Amino acid sequence: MSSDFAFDDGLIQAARRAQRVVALSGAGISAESGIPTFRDAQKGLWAEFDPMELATPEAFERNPKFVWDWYAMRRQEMVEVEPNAGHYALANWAQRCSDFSVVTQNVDGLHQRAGSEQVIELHGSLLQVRCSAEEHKVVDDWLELPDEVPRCAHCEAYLRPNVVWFGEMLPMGALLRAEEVVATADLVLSIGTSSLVQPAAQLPYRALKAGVTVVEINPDETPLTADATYSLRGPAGQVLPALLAALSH
Ligand code: BJW
Repeated sequence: MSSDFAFDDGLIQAARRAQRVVALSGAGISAESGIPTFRDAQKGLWAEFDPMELATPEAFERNPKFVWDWYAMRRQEMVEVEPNAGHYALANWAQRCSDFSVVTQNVDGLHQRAGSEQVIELHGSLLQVRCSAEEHKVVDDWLELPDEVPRCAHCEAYLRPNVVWFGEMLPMGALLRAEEVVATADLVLSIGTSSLVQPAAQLPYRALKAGVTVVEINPDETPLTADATYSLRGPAGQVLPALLAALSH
């Protein structure tokens, strides 16, 4: 396969040797599937609303129906799209190592749909909802109502998407596992994230501190760029398949 990308020899050697690989992913990896990144302007009806302001418990308290509908629209959008070449490249990369984990900030389930098996979801899943009063009561089935937010059958509190909003704690088990896999990896890829949202943004630094090679893949520079061992400029759906192909030559 010919490639528009020229990869550093040191990177290729390190990636060929790597047996414990972790891919840290953000919204950018799903951009080529047609899901807008978080900091992109939202489309249509929602264009005037800032997603950073809707992804908060305060927004849900102020106007639960509005926030519920925004997530319902995004849930619909997600089931209509497909994983892209970047998601598939990561699922295929796993075949060449003894241990491959995806640690994702995304809530869209596209890594799992592409075939990745070990996926740690740091910010929850948009495909699930839960009771807003009982954190661990995840509900598989709910009835959409035209004028109201559906309620928990057990306690009558509103249901809400099972995602992590600003100011909320991440699922502790997921965060601890993520910290462990990055610190014991021999290669960490940071893909399609603005590297701004904590605590996910700390994970590459934990890897660097442990002496792990960190490769950033993003069309734009981020706060991680200057510190990453290698920084590759380009869309994940092109860079990842090209990098994986280069490992096999
Ligand atoms: C491409 C591409 C292509 C485009 N290929 N790339 C320490 C210091 C300061 C603040 C804090 C701190 N610790 C905690 C905070 C507060 C806060 C925080 O980080 N704020 C920052 C904004 C400063 N963090 C939290 O509140 C977290 N909770 C927490 O820490 O609890 C403990 C605590 C609580 C209170 C106080 C202190 C401690 C929770 C964070 C939850 C984030 N939730 C969201 C919503 C999820 C549900 C939903 O989807 O609606 O998660 S917000 C949003 O941002 C979403 C994303 O997962 C997350 C990250 O965004 P991401 O993935 O980086 O996307 P973008 O859009 O920002 O960037 C896309 C990138 O892709 C860009 O770089 C493009 O260039 C690139 N790209 N096309 C590759 N084709």
